[in-house]
Amino acid sequence: MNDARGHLTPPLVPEAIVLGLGGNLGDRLDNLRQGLFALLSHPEIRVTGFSRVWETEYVGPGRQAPYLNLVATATTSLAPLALLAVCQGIEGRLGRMPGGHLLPRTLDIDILLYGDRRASDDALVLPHPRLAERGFVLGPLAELAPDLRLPDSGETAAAAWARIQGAGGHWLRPLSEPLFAADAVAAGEEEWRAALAVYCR
Ligand code: PH2
Ligand code: MG
Ligand code: MG
Repeated sequence: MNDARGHLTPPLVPEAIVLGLGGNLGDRLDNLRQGLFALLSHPEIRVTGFSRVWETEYVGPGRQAPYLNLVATATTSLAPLALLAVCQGIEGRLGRMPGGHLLPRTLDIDILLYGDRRASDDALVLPHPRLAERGFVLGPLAELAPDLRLPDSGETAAAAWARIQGAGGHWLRPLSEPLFAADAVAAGEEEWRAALAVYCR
């Protein structure tokens, strides 16, 4: 389903997706909780897993405060652009100003992969163009889905993470504080949502 309008058409069966969440403004951990809770609560998104939270050095021009990042896997019956609109809606509810791509933000939710679909226009580029270069994506992704093959290179997430770790780039480390009570982590969507609901309204 890689036709030119591939980002407009909904999948025939729910499609596997990978999302990257991150923020460096306000209560960063709580913003991740609220964002994940919103995804877990969406009727057309099924969250299948998520990484630990990593604290990561800002990557980009100038200087900014460190981010907290995590990566989530899910399936969805939403078309890519509809999913993007949902992600942007969640960002907006968490106080993110529209635009400001390189400004500090409360929460950014990026579609990293949408099955094997490709799209490139102003609204959405799939796969995410810098996926294979960013430690703040590859560290969490390698622990969540080490065998996942990255598009184009075919490299696994684990191999890509090992490759960039050796390259002496930006610092990052798993956060010691958990997203929520650790005993819910091995559970499923219902339990995750219930555990996160304690923090979210
Ligand atoms: N996102 C950016 C720019 N820089 N740096 C880190 N560490 N984490 C991010 O999520 C991030 C970034 C643009 O979205
Ligand atoms: Mg981003
Ligand atoms: Mg974004």
